[in-house]
Amino acid sequence: MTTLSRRRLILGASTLGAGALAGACDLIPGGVPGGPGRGGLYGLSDALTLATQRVLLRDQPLVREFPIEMVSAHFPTINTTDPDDPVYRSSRAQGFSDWRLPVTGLVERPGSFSLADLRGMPARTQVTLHSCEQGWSAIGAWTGVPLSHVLASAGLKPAARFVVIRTVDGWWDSYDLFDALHPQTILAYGMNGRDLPVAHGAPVRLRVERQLGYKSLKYLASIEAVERVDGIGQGRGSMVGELGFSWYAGI
Ligand SMILES: Nc1nc2c(c(=O)[nH]1)N[C@H]1C(S)=C(S)[C@@H](COP(=O)(O)O)O[C@H]1N2
Ligand SMILES: [Mo]
Repeated sequence: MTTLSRRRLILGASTLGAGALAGACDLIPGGVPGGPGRGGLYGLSDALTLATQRVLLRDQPLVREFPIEMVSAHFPTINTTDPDDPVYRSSRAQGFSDWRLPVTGLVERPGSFSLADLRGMPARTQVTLHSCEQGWSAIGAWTGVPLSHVLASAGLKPAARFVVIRTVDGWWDSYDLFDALHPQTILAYGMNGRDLPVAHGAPVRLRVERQLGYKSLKYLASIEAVERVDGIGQGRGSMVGELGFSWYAGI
């Protein structure tokens, strides 16, 4: 590569960077149009992190997947490990045979899926690294149906921009379509070749591999497609967002 073309490349890259940052500034304070509101410096850094990640990840959209031999012998469990919700307990006692996952909101065909329905859909297994904000990481093999497939079955309406997911233990979070439709975003019912254990979120948990562990919700209760999340709860886009964590937890 000649010096000239290299300089051009660098110039080109910095122009792209500046464009992305200017784009991010346009999004402040919302970060993402219709997305969670977060003012001040934290809002700025959220928006910059999101915009930078989107630029950096554009050519490498998949997270690393490991050989199965690298699965961690011990995968910690954290926070809720045994929900005390009575409906959950009774469903668990029946092997989750009566469990259903409603998919509602901005979809053409609102309805609900049983565990058998999800197991009957195209499956994917991925061996990935889970990183928890509390300072530990572990590799697990997750099997499930891509969320994109479930959303396509329900038929996302054109106005849908985010997916809100709620759980039996009161957690909730939201995801833009970039992450909701990502090929490695799955509704996992299997872990390390067996049914997903209760401590890890049975019967079905989310795996959002490009964000920190807290975005991978356990004990899924419902899925809702929406146009905006800034009007839900305190407008922070997630339960943990209301506790001060970033809505976008890209790693
Ligand atoms: N419903 C629900 N989802 C959750 C949590 C939780 O307590 N409840 N904890 C989160 C956090 S902080 C992490 S690191 C992972 C932990 O998953 P594990 O218990 O399978 O390791 O689940 C995430 N999803
Ligand atoms: Mo975590």
